Amino acid sequence: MQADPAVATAARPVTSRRNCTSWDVEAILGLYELPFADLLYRAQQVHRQHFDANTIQLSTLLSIKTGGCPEDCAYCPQSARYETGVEAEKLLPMDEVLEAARAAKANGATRFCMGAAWRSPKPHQVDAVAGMVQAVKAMGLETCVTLGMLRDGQAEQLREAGLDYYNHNLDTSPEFYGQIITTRTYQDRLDTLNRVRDAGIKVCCGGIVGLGESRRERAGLIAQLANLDPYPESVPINNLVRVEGTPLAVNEAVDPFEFVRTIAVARITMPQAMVRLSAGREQMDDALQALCFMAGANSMFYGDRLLTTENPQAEADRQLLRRLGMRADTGAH
Ligand code: SAM
Ligand code: DTB
Ligand code: SF4
Repeated sequence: MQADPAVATAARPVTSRRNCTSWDVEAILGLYELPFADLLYRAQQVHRQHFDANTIQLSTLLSIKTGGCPEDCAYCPQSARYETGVEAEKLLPMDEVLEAARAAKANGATRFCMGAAWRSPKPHQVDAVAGMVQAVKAMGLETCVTLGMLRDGQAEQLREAGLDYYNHNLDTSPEFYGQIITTRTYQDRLDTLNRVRDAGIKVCCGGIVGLGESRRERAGLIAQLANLDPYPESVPINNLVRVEGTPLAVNEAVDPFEFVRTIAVARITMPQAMVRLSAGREQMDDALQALCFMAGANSMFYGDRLLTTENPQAEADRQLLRRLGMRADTGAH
């Protein structure tokens, strides 16, 4: 068989280790630099080896504790340091959470993700969220929470409540990170991810494109994610939502093809992960979203809101999938 030139010219991973392959930043940059069509072809080959390329998993988000966050993440409308119009609220009561979860399930979501604007949850807050996890799980939904940094024993407590996934993003490369967040370190994030992994919870970890990072720094993020051992089961790739009042509101939008490339590179380096086309879809047209699916995205946030910003209407998403001959994962496997 003749060598595929796209494959031949792309740098290859360098070493092997437990269950996964180690990627260096140069190898990942090599993928980014492929001609667009060659990169997508390669991503599709990997995608189709592991997944039905026409099925999309749907996750619905709910902000269970909004705003007033002490952290300084420069992209985030929920940081108390920026005037974004997002008011600090208390933890939602259980009945409101369950109502939203019921609606998500009725709409066709298979995973319900609850987000809290905390630096790190206090013990009583973990108790309350554990109760929510248990009740949402009992409705037949997969559960995911994102609560900030976890301390000893908290991941285990959530696992016992039935938590399937914990979302904690690395956001960007270690080199660029300090320009975006100063109130917690990259190592703090890795420590939380280790606690989640050790507790037997599946890891949902990704990042954001459009923070002002270079392509090398984007590759640096993907290298960090792909080299987690094992790599995350779920990899959200967010396109920065530029919210007025945040320091990054003035950023230039990233070239849409660069965003698609990032999805493709995530797919190739993390072949069996669910790669989620995450924040930023409201600012994308249908053709761009279709390209993201062709690049190997097989999950998205579904429902009219993300945490504090808009997401496409659920009906528009159902129509988009229909027009593309794609279907939502029903979770029945
Ligand atoms: N406070 C917790 C934390 O930071 O881990 C959980 C919630 S936080 C809002 C979850 C993730 O949302 C962040 O790590 C970031 O990747 C993403 N995010 C926040 N604001 C965003 C924005 N404006 N555009 C894109 N993604 C954003
Ligand atoms: C993730 O990677 N993206 C989601 C989820 N994990 C928690 C959050 C996106 C937030 C976008 C801005 C907002 O709506 O506040
Ligand atoms: Fe707080 Fe999370 Fe927003 Fe950072 S991303 S300001 S930790 S809610």
